[in-house]
Amino acid sequence: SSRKRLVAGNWKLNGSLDGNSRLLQELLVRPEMQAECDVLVCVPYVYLPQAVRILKGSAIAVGAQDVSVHAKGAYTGEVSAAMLADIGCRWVIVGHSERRQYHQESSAQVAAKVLAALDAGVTPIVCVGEQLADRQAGQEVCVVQDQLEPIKALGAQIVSRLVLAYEPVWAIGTGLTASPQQAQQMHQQIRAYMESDQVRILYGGSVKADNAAELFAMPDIDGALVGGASLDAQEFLRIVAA
Ligand code: G2H
Repeated sequence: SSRKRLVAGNWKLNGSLDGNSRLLQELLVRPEMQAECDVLVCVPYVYLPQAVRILKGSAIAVGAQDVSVHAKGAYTGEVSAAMLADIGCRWVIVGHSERRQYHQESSAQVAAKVLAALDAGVTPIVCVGEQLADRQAGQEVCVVQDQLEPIKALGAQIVSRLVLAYEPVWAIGTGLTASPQQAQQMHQQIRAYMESDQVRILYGGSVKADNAAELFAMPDIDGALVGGASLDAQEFLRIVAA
């Protein structure tokens, strides 16, 4: 397809100045980073300036893990999309299942964050995915479509500017991965529902160097959102190479 591949690391709540510096330097020395693939690392807010500085001029971009729906004002603890853009951060994960689960983020809020990000020139990576019980009940497609509905309602023009990530909650950090066939099936459903050939759909959930290639071989899987395995430079590089 004409869709450019994308591999995004999601460091979650991990890192330190020293550790980040070592990890990022290790990523920088590898030639596969020049590949025909977007590569980015999504780091905790406080380390964004560090990552931007170290990765400046490289093929690796920097993303945040969340963003406020608000542009400015009395919202203690929030960070706006304009602030992200201001420091050179052009990507942001929104609606990760951990935000939905531990911070009660609704799909309507996620859609508002998508707009806030795009308004500021920051590309959102919108996460969706069902829980194990949903899949056991055969409800996984409905659940994912419900999560996507407010995003789709933003219109085709908006949809063409964002990235989606399918992350089955039962596969996150558990070592269980959706089979390439299970993931492909859902990606195909998502693409059909969103009515977009262009939108990139990443797979996330225990992606590792050992399972990346078979996932990336699927026609509707355009890359990966990588959690745990992105904390190890060599492992992350092997996923990018795949
Ligand atoms: C899913 C994924 C990255 P992991 O949360 O967003 O994490 O690869 O550790 O399952």
